[in-house]
Amino acid sequence: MCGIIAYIGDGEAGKILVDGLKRLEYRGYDSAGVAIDTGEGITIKKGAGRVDELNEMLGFSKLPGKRGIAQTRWATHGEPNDVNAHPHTDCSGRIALVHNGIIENYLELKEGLMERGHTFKSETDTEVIAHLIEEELKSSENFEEALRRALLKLKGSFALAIIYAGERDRLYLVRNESPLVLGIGEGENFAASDVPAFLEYTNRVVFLDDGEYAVIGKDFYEVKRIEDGERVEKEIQEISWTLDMAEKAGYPHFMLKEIYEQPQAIKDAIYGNMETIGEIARAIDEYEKIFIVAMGTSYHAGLYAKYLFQHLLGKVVLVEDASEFRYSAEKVVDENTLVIAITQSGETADTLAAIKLAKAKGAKVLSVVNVVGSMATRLSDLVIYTHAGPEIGVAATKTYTTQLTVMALLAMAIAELRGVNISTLKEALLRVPGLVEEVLKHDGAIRELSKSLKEARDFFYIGRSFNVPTALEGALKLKEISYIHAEGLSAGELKHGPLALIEEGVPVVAIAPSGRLFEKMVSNIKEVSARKGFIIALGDSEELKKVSDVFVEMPSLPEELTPIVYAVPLQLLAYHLAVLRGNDPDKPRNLAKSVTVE
Ligand code: HGA
Repeated sequence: MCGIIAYIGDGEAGKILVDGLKRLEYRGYDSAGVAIDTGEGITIKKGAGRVDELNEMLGFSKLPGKRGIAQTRWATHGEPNDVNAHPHTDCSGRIALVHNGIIENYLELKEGLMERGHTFKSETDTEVIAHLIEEELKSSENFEEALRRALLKLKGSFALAIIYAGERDRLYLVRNESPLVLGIGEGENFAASDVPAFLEYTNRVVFLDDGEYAVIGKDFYEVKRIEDGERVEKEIQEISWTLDMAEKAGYPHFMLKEIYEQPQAIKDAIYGNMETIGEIARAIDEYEKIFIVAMGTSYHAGLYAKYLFQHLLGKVVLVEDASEFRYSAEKVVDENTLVIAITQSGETADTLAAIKLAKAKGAKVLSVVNVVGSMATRLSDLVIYTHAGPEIGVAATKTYTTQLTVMALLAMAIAELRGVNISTLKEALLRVPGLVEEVLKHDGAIRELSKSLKEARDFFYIGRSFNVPTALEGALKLKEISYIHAEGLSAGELKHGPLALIEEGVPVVAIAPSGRLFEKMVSNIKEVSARKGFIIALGDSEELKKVSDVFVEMPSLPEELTPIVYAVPLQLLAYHLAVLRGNDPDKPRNLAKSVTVE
């Protein structure tokens, strides 16, 4: 997704913006650009490609100036090329802006503006905003009024950073359904799509809400409502994440670093919620109609929660892609419904839309989110934070296992309220961080195993019950970063079709911990072996070892909690296969970390 960074102060804007752009790279992008006030008007440099290459070629960081805006673009309207890269300007070149989001009515606006004589350079929806402000400026008293009037005409999602040649002491920032946060420094101020972009300079932040804009100068900031221009009082929050936490800390990739951070992240997820989870459990226990909405990896965490809620609590839970729920749930959601929204970033466009629908229908919304202060948390009645810390690798790892952890914690807290004895599970959950530590010791063996599998064309992942989501997540990880086709499925489903694809040597990863369905898994494994499939089995029993080609020994723990620990070797397998195949696991092609557009 696009990443925005803006700066005003005494520092060298070019250098600060380029550093910020680099820290935003993890969001996924195809082009980048900067607009800097050089004292001789606004200079724009932009192009398709990576930030480092563009900086080298175009000299972003060498531009003199104390205020500027910059963006990494992930195209939605108009192909990724130099012209469509942001910033975009009006006809005069005095207004430049960068944008994250989609302007839904841009075609209509563009036609009107062209009739009034505006000439467009790009195919983007974004450029329309610059011309619209230019047009409004003709009949407004000042730039701010023109901006507000233009914003009122926009439909869609837009986080914007805007620089105007006519006002040299300020920048404008706007937030509506796309993320933007202010960084408050000493004699300098920042704005960005995400905190790590300016964390090197300040950890004091102001989160903008939808429908708000801000005016920032080197020594001031003001937040106002788009609707009426009224001032909004905002608290400064201090972020405890250090920059170090957001950097690789010696690992070759963020993804590997984040895989290794899981013991700590899971501990934080448990202890960071221990005190408050009972209260949340009480607030939602009465609900019998429960939807879990999420996308991608978060969806798999939702599926795990469904198995747990059904097994431990006898609650019926429906899990849906938020992108489907938002267009299909209108008639089934009411004030007796609980909607649990799971989103790492708290900014996933489809999940936010699902939350908004749920709220409009009077449902209670509980969000499970990693990013503090993100939009989902502000729209919801209740929030559980996963406390995973910043995740830079596009493929979710620690944010997944912490999602599983908090969902287990929640189900257990509800069970406890009902007087169910969960002491064994509770004790086991506290052991999980240590068990993950143990499993990480398989890293070397998994890397070796990957060497023999790197030419595979297809992979299958099978599991049952709590580990159907584990199978789905294992397959998703592999697809995302190694680009090998993979399918995750319930083991029982094999015979209903996918078994036809098993032939000699096709890798089948079987997630088979001891438990109620272990024997059933062994039967499924034998069905695969009979077709000469190559069985990689994860489990804790001798019997499993005998029926597998490769056995990954896992620690014993109650089957309800196995998904948290069993996810880890699957992440390592995907990681090593990606690296062996020459891919960058941190930046998979075509994908973005937080999907802030529909
Ligand atoms: N619509 C704009 C911005 C795209 C975006 O926000 N992507 O995440 C464009 O296509 O340039």
